[in-house]
Amino acid sequence: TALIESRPAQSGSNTQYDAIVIGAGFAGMYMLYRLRQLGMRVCVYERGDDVGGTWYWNRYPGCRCDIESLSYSYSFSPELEQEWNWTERYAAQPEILEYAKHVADRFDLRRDIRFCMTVTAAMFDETSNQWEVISSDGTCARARFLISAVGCLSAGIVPDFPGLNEFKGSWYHTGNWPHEPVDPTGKRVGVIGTGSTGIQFSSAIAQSVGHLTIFQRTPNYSVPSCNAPLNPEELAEAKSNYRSIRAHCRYSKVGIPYVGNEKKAIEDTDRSRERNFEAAWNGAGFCFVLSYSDLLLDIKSNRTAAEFVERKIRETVKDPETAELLVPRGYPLGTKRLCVDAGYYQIFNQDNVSLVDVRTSPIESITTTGVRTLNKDYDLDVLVFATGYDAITGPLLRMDICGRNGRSLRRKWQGWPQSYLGLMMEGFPNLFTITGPGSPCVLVNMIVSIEQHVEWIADCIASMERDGKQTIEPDVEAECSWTDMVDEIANSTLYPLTDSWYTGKNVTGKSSRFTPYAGGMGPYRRYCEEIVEDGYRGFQFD
Ligand code: N01
Repeated sequence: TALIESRPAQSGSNTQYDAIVIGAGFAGMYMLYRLRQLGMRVCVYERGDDVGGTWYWNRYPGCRCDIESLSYSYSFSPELEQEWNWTERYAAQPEILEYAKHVADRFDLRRDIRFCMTVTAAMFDETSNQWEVISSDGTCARARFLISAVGCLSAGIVPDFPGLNEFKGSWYHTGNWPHEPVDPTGKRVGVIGTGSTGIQFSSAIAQSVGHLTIFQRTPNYSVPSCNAPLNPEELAEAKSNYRSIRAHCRYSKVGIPYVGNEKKAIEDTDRSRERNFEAAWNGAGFCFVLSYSDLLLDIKSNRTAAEFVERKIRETVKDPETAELLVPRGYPLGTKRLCVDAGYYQIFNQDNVSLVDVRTSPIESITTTGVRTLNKDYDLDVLVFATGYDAITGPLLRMDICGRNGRSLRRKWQGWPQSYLGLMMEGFPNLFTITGPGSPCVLVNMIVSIEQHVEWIADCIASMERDGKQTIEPDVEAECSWTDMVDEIANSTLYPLTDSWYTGKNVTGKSSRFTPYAGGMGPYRRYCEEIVEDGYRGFQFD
C-alpha cells in the first residue's frame, strides 16, 4: 500500500461508483455497455486520450490484425454488425481503431470514460467492501466492483541497453507509436525484434527506407497472410450468416470460423501432407497451424510443418547465408506465436535490407549514432524497438493492487499467477480480470475471449444483485486446482518447450511457466457455464 500512502487522494476528489473498469479497449468498452444495462453507475479509466486499447497504441506502419475482420469484431449487436463494412480480409490498425471509435460513438460510451487517467493503485477496503482506486492525477474513486480490462499486451518492454539516452536519432517502441506520422523515406532505420510486430513493421517500410537493418536474436516462423480486399459479395454473405458464424466461433477451439483439419500430420502420406501444407500456405494465414490437429501436440508432426516452412524460406531468400539465418532452429513451429506477414522473407532480396544476427554478435550499447554490437557499429536515423511485452500479468502488476489484509497481487503472483478461471483471485474480492492469466486469452480470437468474460462477469454481478450478495471471491482450493489444470493442459502440448512471452521467459526475473489456458475457447466456455449452473462452484459469496 506504500504507493497509495505516497499519493494521497486530492481533497474532495472522492467519487463513488458501482463499478470501475480499467481500460477502454475492446474489453473495457463492452464491459461498460453491459454494466450500464444493469443500471450501474460505472467509470472507465483509460490512459490514452481515446478508446481502442491495443489499436490506439500500436500505430506503427504495417500494423494489422492476423484474425479475419469478420470474426475480429463484436458480436453483441446485430445492428452494429450490419452497419459496419470491413474493407479487407485482415483489417489494418487504422480501420480497427475507426471501428472502436464508431462503437464508442454509437453506444455513447465516452461520457463514462475518463481519458488520460492511468490507474496506479487499487486497494480493497474490508470495512466497506469497496475498492479504492487511485489514478495518476492523485484522485481516488471508490466502487464495489473493480474490473480490469487492461489487455494482455499493453506493458511494452524497451531493453535496458546502455546509452539509449545518448542516441541522437529518433527511437520508438512499436506499442507506443507517435500519433504524428513518422516518415521513414530515405532514412537509415534499425529494428530490434523479429516477432509479429517486427516482421509486420519491416515488411511495411522496406520499400521506402534508405536502408533497413533488422537486428534478429531469434528467427520466427512466418506464413503469408494472403490478405485481400473483401468484395461486396463476401461481405453480404457474412452479414446474412453472422448468427451462425458467431455461434460457431463461440464454441470453437480458437474462436474463429475456420474448421481445422481433424487429421494428424504424422498419419498422412508425404504427398498429401505436402498438398495440404501448400494449400494452407497459400490461403490459411495464421490457421496454417490448424492444417493438422496435432501440430502443437506431437513433435514429429510439428517437424513436418516446420520443414515445409523452412523450405519456403530457403526458396524465397536468394542469399543462402541470410536464408540460413532466417531459418528458425531449436523450437517447434507455433510455440512462439506464428507470425503472419505480407512478403517478409522477400524483403531480404532487396539491396537496402540487411539482417544482423545479434545472437552471435549481441547488442552491446546504443551510441549517439546508432547500435553497437560486439562486432560492428550501425549508424541509424531511426531506431525501432519491436521488443515485445511483459505479457498477460505485466499490465496488472504495473498497478499496485492490494486485496484483503493489504495483501498485494505482486506478492501473491511472485511464484506463479494463481487465479480461478483467469477471472478472479482468492484474497481479491469483487476484482475481475478480463482475459486474465489462466484463461484462453491470447491463444484465441481476443474479441471472442473478451465477450465471453464480459458476459460471464455481467451475469455474475446481476445474480449477486438479485441475491443481495455483497462480495464474491474464489476458494483457494478451486484456484489451486484450476491453476494445476492450466498447467497440465499446457504440458500436454508443445508450448512449454519454448521460451516466449507466453511463458514469461522474455522478461528478466519473471517466473516461467506457460500462462494461458490451452484447452480451447469452446471447452473453456462450457466449463465456465457449468460452474455457474453448479451454483458458482468454487466461489464464495458474502
Ligand atoms: O513481441 P515478441 P511482438 N535484444 O515478444 C526480440 C501480438 N501481435 O510485439 O525471441 C534483441 O513476439 C525478441 O527476441 P527473442 C502477437 O500475439 C499480433 O512482436 O526474445 N532482441 C523477439 O524477436 C504477438 O506474438 C499481431 O530472442 C530482443 C522480439 O524482440 C505479440 O503481439 C501483430 C531483445 C519480440 O517479439 C507480441 O509480438 C503484432 C533484446 N534485448 C503483435 N528483447 C498481429 O495480429 C527482445 N527481443 C499480426
